[in-house]
Amino acid sequence: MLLGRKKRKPISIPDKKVDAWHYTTCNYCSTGCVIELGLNKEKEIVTSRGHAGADVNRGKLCIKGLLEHELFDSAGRGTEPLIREQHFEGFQQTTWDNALDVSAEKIKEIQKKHGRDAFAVVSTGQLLTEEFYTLGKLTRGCIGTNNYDGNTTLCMASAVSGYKRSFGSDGPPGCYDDFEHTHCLMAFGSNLPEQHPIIYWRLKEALEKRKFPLIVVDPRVTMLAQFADIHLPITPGTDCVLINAMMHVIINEKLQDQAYIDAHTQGFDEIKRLVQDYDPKSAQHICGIDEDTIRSVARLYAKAPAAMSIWTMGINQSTHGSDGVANINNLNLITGNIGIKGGTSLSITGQCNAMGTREWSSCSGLPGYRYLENSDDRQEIAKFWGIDSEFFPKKRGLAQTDIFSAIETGEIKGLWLIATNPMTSMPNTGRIRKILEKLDFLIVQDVYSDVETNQYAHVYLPASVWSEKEGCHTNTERRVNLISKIVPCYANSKPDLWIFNHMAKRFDNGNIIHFPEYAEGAFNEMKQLSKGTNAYGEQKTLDISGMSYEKIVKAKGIQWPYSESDDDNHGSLKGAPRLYTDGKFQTKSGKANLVPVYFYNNNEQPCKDYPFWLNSGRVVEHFHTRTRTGKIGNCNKFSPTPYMEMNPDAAKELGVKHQSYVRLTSRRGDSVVMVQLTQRVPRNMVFVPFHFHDCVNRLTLGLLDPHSRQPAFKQGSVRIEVLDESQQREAAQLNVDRREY
Ligand SMILES: Nc1nc2c(c(=O)[nH]1)N[C@H]1C(S)=C(S)[C@@H](COP(=O)(O)OP(=O)(O)OC[C@H]3O[C@@H](n4cnc5c(=O)[nH]c(N)nc54)[C@H](O)[C@@H]3O)O[C@H]1N2
Ligand SMILES: Nc1nc2c(c(=O)[nH]1)N[C@H]1C(S)=C(S)[C@@H](COP(=O)(O)OP(=O)(O)OC[C@H]3O[C@@H](n4cnc5c(=O)[nH]c(N)nc54)[C@H](O)[C@@H]3O)O[C@H]1N2
Ligand code: SF4
Ligand SMILES: [Mo]
Repeated sequence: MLLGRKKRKPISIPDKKVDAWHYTTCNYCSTGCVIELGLNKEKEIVTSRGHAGADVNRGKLCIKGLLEHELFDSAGRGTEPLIREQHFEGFQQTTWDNALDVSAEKIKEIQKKHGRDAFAVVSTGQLLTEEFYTLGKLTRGCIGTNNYDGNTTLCMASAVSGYKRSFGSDGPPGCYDDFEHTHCLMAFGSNLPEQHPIIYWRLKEALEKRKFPLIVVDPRVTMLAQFADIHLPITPGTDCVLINAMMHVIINEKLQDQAYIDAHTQGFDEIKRLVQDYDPKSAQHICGIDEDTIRSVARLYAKAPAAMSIWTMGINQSTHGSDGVANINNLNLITGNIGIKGGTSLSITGQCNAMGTREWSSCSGLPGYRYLENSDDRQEIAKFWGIDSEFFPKKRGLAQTDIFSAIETGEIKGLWLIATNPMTSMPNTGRIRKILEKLDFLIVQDVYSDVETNQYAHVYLPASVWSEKEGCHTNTERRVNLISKIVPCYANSKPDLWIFNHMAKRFDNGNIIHFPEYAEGAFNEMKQLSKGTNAYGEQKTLDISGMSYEKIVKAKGIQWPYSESDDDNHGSLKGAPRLYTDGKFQTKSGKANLVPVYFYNNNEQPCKDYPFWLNSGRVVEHFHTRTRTGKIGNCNKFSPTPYMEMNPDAAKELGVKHQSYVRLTSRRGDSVVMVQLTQRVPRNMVFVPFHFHDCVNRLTLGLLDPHSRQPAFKQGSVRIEVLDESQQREAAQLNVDRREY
C-alpha cells in the first residue's frame, strides 16, 4: 500500500506562466466573489483564481467564476454597430455616430408623434453601478420618458416592494456573517448550492463550526433541502399561509418578543387578529405541511436566541411575492430578529448588480432611493443635474412587465433594451414575440449580437463586457466592490457608459447635465448624492460618501452605509454589516410596519387537462439565457440540453422513459424536452431550467404580483405527451444542433 503510494507520480499542475494578477469582481450572481485574473507577459489572460484575502469568498469560486475569463472572445460577440429598416431584413454594419444619430432621431420622432412616454427603456441588473446612474441621468434627465424599468422586475421586485412596505426602505438588513451567529435558519425557495454556491459554502463553514437547525421550504428536494434538518415541501405559492400559521402558533403560545414589538413596530393588533384564521389545522390543507410540523418549526424559530430567514425566487416569483417578503419580515419582527447578529430577513439577491440598479439607476424613482412622488427629491436631483424639476414626472411609470403589455396595446411604440433578453427570459414568449414585432423601433444593446432578441432589433449596439471596463457592483450583503478594466474592449464594442454618454449629447438636456467621461467621475457624483439625511431626518442608510475605488480595493469590498464620518472616525474600511441595529426604521414614526397578509389563491393549478405543476429555475453551470455560459466549453458541456425533472412514479404511469423526449403543453404553448427521472420533484410536478431558448417560457403564464408586478414564473400547469419514435429522433437531432457552439 505504502509502496504503491511512493511509486505514484505526484499531481503536476502546469505552470500557467502568470506575470501579474489583476483585481476584479465576478459578474454573474450577486454573491460578489472577488476574482484575480492572471495575465502572462504578453498581457493575455491565462487563468483566474478566487482572491484569498476577500471576506466574501476567501479564495473560492464556483464553476462560472472560475471559467469567466474565457468569455471575452467567445462566439457571437458583437463587433460593430448594426442597422436595418425592418427587423428580420439583413443588418448593415454602420458607424457608432450613425447608429446613435439614427437612434436619437427615432426616439425624438416617436416622442413627438405619440408623447414622451411612447418610447420605453428597459435595462437590467448586470451593468456597473456608474453605468446605471448614468443611464438614469440620460433617461430621466434627457430623454424624459417615464416608462423606464429593468429586468429586475423578473427578479428582485418583490423583495424591494416587501422591504419598503415593512421597513419604509429597500436594503437587505443582514449579511453573510449572520450565519456565524444564528441559532436557526429558515430558507424559503432558495437553492443556494447551485445558485449562490459561495454563500452556501459560507453557510456550510458556519455549520461545521457550530451546528444549528436548517429548515428549507421548497416544493423540490433541492441540494439545499437534502442538506436540511427539516424540509418543508410546500404547495407552490402558499408560503404566506405557512408563515401565518407559524405566527398563529407563536402568538397563541406567547412566544413573541413583545418588548421589541411594542418599542419598534406598528400594526401588531391586526396581525394578531388575522392569524387567528390561520390555525395550523386548517392551514395544513392549503400549504401542504402537516400541523405538527408547522407547530414544531414555529417553536424552534421563536425560541432560538437569534433566528434568520433567507429567500430567493421561490418567494419573489409569485403573485404573493411582495406579500411573502412582508410576511417573512413580520415573522422576524414579532420574534425580535431584525438588526441583531444572526437575526435577520436577508433576501438573497439574483444578478451581480441587481442591488446597484435598485440604489442608483432611477428605474422606479430617482437616484439614491429617492422618490419621484416626493417634490423635495425631484428638486434636489434637478438642481444637482442643473435642469428644471418640472422635467420629471410626479410619479413612477410602468414596471417592466407592464411596458410589454403597453406595447401590445399600442401605447408604447419604441423600445431600448439594455443587457436583457426577453425573448428567452419573459413568461409566455409566444406573446413577447408578437409584442416585439409590433414595435416601430427597437434598439438592442448587448455584448452578443446573436442574442435572440436581436432578431427584432432595428439598431444593435455592441457593448463591452465585464473586465473590459471599470466600475462597481453591490452584492447581496450591500458590499460595494470594484470591477477593474483589465483587457481592451473587444473589436469595436464600447462600454455601456460610453454609449450612454454619447447618446446624451444628442438630446438638449444632455448638453446641460454633466456626464463624466470616466466611471470614477460618476461614482463621485453618487457619493455626494448619498450624503446626509432622509425625508424623516434619519441618516441615510445608503451612504457611500466615505468610499473610494482605492479604499474599496484595499478592503476588498465595503458594505454601505459607509459615510465620511465613518471614514474619519475609524478608518477601518469596515462598513455596516447590519441595518436597523437601533430599531429605527425609515418610516414616519420610525417604527417598522407589521403588514397583514391575507391569502387568496389565484394560481393556475393542476387540473384534469393540465395535471402537473410547472416549476422552473436554474442549474449551477448556466447563467440565465446562456448568452455567456452556453459558449464556455465546460459550462455548456456539463449541461448542454434542455431537460425536465420528472418523478419516476408519475413517469411509470404515463409510460415515459428516462432520457426520452416528451412534449410539454400548457394553455400558452408547447415545448419538447428530455426527461430526467428523479425523486427531486413530487409526483404532480415537473421542473424545467429556464436557460434554453424556446423552452419553458413558451409554457409559463406569469401572472403578476399586484404590488411588485413580478411574474409568477414558478406556478403554472402542464400536461405531458409521449413522442413517437420519429419525433424522438427529430428531438434528439435538434439537441445535438443546440450543443454546437
Ligand atoms: N448558476 C446560476 N446561478 C444563478 C443564476 C443563474 O442563472 N445560474 N441566476 C441568479 C439570479 S438572477 C437569481 S434571481 C438567483 C435565483 O436563485 P434561486 O431562487 O435559488 O433559484 P431558482 O432555481 O430560480 O429557484 C429556487 C427554488 O424555488 C423553488 N420554488 C418554486 N416554487 C416555490 C414556492 O412556491 N415556494 C417556495 N418556497 N419555493 C418555491 C424551486 O423549486 C427552486 O428550487 O440565482 C442567481 N444565481
Ligand atoms: N421561467 C423562468 N423564467 C425566468 C426566471 C425563472 O426562474 N423562470 N428567472 C427570471 C430572473 S430572476 C431573471 S434575473 C431574468 C434574467 O433574464 P435576462 O436578463 O433577460 O437574461 P440574461 O441572459 O441575463 O440577459 C442579459 C443580457 O445582457 C448581456 N450582457 C451581459 N453583460 C453586459 C454588459 O455589460 N452590457 C450589456 N449591454 N449587455 C450585457 C448578456 O449577453 C445577455 O444577453 O430571467 C427571468 N426569467
Ligand atoms: S458564486 Fe456567484 S459571484 Fe461567486 S464565482 Fe460563482 S457566480 Fe461568481
Ligand atoms: Mo434574477
